[in-house]
Amino acid sequence: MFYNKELFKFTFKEQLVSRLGISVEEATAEDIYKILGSLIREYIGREWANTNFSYKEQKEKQVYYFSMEFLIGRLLGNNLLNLGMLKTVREGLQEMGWNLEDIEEQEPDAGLGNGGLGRLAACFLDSLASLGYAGHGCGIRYKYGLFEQKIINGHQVELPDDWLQKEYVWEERRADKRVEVRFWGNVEVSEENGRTIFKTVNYEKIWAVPYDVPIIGYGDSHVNTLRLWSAESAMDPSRIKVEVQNNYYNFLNYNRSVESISEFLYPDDSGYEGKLLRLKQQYFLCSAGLQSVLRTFEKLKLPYSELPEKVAIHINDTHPTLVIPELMRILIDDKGFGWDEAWELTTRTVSYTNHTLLSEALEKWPVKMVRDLLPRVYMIIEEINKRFCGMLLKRFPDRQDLVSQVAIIESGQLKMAHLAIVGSYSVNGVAKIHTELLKTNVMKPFYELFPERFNNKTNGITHRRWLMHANPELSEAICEAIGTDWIKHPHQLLGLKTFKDDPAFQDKIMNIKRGNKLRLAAYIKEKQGISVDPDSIFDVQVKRLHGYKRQLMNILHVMHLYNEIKDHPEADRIPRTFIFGAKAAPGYYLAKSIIKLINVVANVVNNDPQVSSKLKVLFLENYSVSLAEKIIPAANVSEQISTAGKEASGTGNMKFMMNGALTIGTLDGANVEMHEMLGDDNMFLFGLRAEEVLNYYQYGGYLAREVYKQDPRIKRVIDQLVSPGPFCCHEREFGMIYQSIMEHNDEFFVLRDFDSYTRTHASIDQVYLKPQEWVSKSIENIAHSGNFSSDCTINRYATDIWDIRPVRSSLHIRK
Ligand code: 26Q
Repeated sequence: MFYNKELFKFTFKEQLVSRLGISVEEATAEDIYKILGSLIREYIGREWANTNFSYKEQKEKQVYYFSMEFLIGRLLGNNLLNLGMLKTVREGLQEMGWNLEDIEEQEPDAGLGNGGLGRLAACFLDSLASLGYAGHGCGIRYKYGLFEQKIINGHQVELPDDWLQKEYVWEERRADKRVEVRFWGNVEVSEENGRTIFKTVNYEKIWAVPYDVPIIGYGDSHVNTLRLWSAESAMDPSRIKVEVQNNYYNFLNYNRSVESISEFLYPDDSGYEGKLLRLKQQYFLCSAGLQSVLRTFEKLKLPYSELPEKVAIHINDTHPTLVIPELMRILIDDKGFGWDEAWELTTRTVSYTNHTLLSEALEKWPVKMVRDLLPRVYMIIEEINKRFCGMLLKRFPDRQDLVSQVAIIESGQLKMAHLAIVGSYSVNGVAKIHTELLKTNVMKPFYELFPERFNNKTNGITHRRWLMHANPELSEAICEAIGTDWIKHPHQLLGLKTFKDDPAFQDKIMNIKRGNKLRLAAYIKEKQGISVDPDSIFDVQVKRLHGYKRQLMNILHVMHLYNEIKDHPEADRIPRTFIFGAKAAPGYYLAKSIIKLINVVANVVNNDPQVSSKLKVLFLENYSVSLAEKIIPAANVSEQISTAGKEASGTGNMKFMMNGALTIGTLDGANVEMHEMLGDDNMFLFGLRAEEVLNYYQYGGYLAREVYKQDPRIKRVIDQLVSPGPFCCHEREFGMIYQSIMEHNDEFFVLRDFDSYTRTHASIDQVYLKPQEWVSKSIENIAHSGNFSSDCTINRYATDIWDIRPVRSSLHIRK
């Protein structure tokens, strides 16, 4: 159908008439998107069924990636790319008077994630399908994704992200595959034939209904499944009648409270306190997901003792840790296993990725909440804890200190990371430095107990979305230079190194970057009415707003540049455009105040005629996957400036590198590995190292006030936060930011790294003055970025953790 343009156009027009009763001339962009989406859905339907059939026939081991977040963004362009139909469809639409990019804009961003962790899950699904692995996603179909951000008067305002308002073309509701999830109740214990039986009574039951989204691999490969669960009321029809007659409003409230389980995605909040609804969401995912996994396994007609050979369950951070006690519960209560066998099967099935070193971000739940909501699951957690602590005391009889340090339940709290480590066979960090710090600091006692479980899997990003789709011109230029093998084998991008000093190739790369900058400039002009100079350095920091990511240091540096320009208006400068994009958690007031500061500085800088031709500042509203795809290809400089030891990996850093931006960064997360590949010449490093930061935390010795006193440039910008001047009208305006530095001693070492940061920025200017040198470094970055393709990452997970191999494609079987 889509194999040639004429056929495509014919089918397309026919569908417009038969489904919507309109001609191409009458159709709106939304009509075109819907018809195109449903055509693709229909087309891949058979491949989807074939993939599932061949998995079952061949009894392939299946991997299930359990995650509370899948930040997939838009699918239309990527699906066309992976199906090899991009050119046919683009040209066909063109001939019918439509531009594919405009049609893509019709699709809502599926924003079912906060940031890195959710986007990683989406990149992994793309790689799993493209490499032909039997790997699926299991998540929640939130009615509202991460909030939509509006900037009003410089402040962040949150609006609900009503992404399902219009029909979502990619999902398939599978009511026939719904499962029951149970909350609350009491556990009755009895003896039957010498066995203790646990029965939960008086529970509340609800339905989990799956919505399946096809995950289409690149080329002749597979269609895997992302299964997203939605909560629905499970009241019996007879009871509904009674309830409605008794009290209609109570009935409505009941329905609403059930549906609230999959209503919205919780924002990642540093000051988060355990909320019942979030715990319900986590158990809802685990219980529904597991039932569906085990149902598929049972179709193989194998004994449960083979579960670990046929199923791998991976948990994305601790959020789905309840799969561990829930699997134990099913094996013991429903399948009749004894504790030891159930424990062996569970711990050979589940593996866990840790994504954070921040101790305040480690999940803890009040015991009472878990015990009330999930009484039987809690009994099992207690038993796991009892046996684990018992084993420890036997091994180390006089180490009560160790036991309370690593216990799963301690001081009335359930520690999810401890449960995840004890209950799984593999624990991985997401970058070398992160894994090392896990082993030597945060999880040290666990590493000493279970050294064989710990391993590193450095994150990656899909080059299909972040290079081929987001930057088609660059992709094309790469193909012209080194052929197309890199698409299947991204490390072959290394072949570009031979071209880094080739003037013709350099020219091409520079022109492509300029084109991308012009496109972004046009977007900015349209959205904000501000003109930016496409010849200025586009210096970009886009990521969640968080203290440790240090957007504050970036904007203080901008304030310092402003002061310099005002002091020396005559001095020559290379024009810079600083671009920010960031959402702050709604309750994170300091972060929100930093957003306001960026907007205030932008307003001053952009409207000062003495300054605005040399310096511009933009805050782009509502940073999201689709906005990232516009911004990243246009960047010259990538800001990866977290306090060393705080950013587990970062993945934005990799996206910028792949698009030829040069990084200014600390030796943190995956920056460390970028530096190993690129060397000092192709990256701008600055600031404290992780050991130095740790030393300060441990032994003290850092006084932000001293730095403030000694460096007049720093004193000036810090004072400008709270005293009348260009950026501030009253003392209170940025008082919270001022206090975080001056009263709370600058937890993230902003002032400590400021001088080093400023000097490094100055050296960026010097390199930018020599375009050949700059572009050669840029090519070097692109050449090494193949190492960060999530294809490489997924291959490592597949061999080292999941023990799976690519499956022969269903297409190949049929051929
Ligand atoms: C927890 C409890 C309640 C509500 C929300 C949360 C929550 C939600 C999301 C906690 C954390 C997150 C997300 C964390 C995250 O994105 N971490 C990032 O993961 C990336 C992928 O590994 C890394 O590259 C980043 O370094 C890391 O910050």
